[in-house]
Amino acid sequence: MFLGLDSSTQSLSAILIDPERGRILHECSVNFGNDLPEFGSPKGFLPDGRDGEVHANPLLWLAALDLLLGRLAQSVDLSQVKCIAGSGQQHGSVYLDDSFESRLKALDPTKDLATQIAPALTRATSPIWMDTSTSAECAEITAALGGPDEVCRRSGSIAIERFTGPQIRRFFKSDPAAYARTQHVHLVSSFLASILAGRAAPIDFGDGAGMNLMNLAQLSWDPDLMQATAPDLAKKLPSLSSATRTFSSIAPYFVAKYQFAADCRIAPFTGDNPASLIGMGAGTPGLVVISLGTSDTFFAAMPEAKTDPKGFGHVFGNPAGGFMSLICFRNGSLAREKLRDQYQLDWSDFEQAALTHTREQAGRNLMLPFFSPEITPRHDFNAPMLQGSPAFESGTQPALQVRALLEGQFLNMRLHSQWMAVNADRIRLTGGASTNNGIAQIVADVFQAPVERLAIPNSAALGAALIAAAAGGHDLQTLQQTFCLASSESETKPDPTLSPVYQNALERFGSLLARELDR
Ligand code: ADP
Ligand code: XUL
Repeated sequence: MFLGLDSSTQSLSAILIDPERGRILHECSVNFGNDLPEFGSPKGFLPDGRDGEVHANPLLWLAALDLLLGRLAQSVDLSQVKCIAGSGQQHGSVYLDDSFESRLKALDPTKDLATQIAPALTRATSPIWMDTSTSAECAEITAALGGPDEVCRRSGSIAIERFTGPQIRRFFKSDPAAYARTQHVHLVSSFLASILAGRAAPIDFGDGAGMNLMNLAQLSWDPDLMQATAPDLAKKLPSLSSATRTFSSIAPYFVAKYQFAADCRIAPFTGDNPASLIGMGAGTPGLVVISLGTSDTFFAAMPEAKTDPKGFGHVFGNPAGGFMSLICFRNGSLAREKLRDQYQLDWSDFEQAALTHTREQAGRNLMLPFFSPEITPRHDFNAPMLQGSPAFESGTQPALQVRALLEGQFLNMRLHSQWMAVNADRIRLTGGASTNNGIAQIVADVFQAPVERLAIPNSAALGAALIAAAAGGHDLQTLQQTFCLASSESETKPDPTLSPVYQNALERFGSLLARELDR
């Protein structure tokens, strides 16, 4: 058996596979808000951030790991697991002192992980991908490198607020003493892999590219980017590695506590999006994936590294080799939830609003669907903007709002993905909101492409399980062909008569957005 873990914004999930029989053996998940309410993070992050800061408690991720493995050990014989791989929400960082490695080596199975690791933290909370607080640091890094194009040429992205480098710089500037005490800066992914291995884990090329610190061409830390970010960073960053090469056996803590075999291997963890690329069977170019989790993302494997001239898109390492491109939208599920709660709706109302009156209402009313600061396009929105019929603008018909919100989200996605020049003639949809048939229909209509879904909506955990099997000697391409099949019944076809309607809506949406950004 091979185990894949995914530590995302709101939950930690596990998928166990048997690659020889092509079977998924077990799935389970811990929801941070519901299962661990004592951390005061109903959506996985701390709700009281200021000045654009969004942080999470890294001990929550450790408590979730103990809880999840305890549940798994009750249903599965974990001694059969040959290798574990995983993924984490991207960009988030964990800061630890020089006691981290000795604490890892001395983990006592009669105690929990969070209590034993807590004293090693030099920063109590971890900035995560939703954080927009580092504009000044992005400007400083950009200036030191001689402009945004140079940062992008080296790292695959211009300096980006949520990326780890600017976040490290903000920490160094705000608390230089704690930064000086920091011996290890980990990503969420490499932090969790370190815990499982009982020693410092490397960062993989997929997640490493989301830091504004890795040189894409050389797949190594870039000395000039490190110097522009914070002093002595080279000593604090882990090494870099491919995700499909194991680096350690599992720590004795997990053998004693959850009955893993002592020779169970650990592979470096990657980011949730690179793992999802594999879990969707899109590791080789040809398929576009839209992931609707807490964030909405649009990504695809790339034949060659190509960067976004406007600076919204990113290039990350592809765990199958080569690169992937990705665009991230911050107003994803949480924006849909805001509207749902504002009108006291449920998800079936969303389905209905999207599936009925399609022809009459399609593309008529426009919503800039941003309830809070957005990443693509980067702007401090604080409420959606409406343009359309009086009933729509006055908000008296919730179904019109829902339709316009969903259309607005995917028009914005279509507008900002044009630079990738990928052929979106088939789209695969994943993430929590992908089970909604109404949302799938709007995606198909706005992009004018058939939409497929796989049986497993958690593609990041599945991707991690496939990476674990690849690290254990199985062929990644064959694994994707076996596990990532879209059933033909799951296909949602676009309505071709709506093609000109959405072409027109795209142009009007683009003008409305440009006007708003200019104000
Ligand atoms: P993450 O991986 O970022 O933690 P998930 O992929 O698990 O997130 O997605 C969680 C989100 O899915 C929830 O915030 C919720 O808004 C959304 N969701 C779940 N079910 C539905 C549904 N039927 N329709 C629309 N959205 C849904
Ligand atoms: C990608 C991004 C998010 C996080 C959380 O750049 O910021 O998608 O990975 O899922």
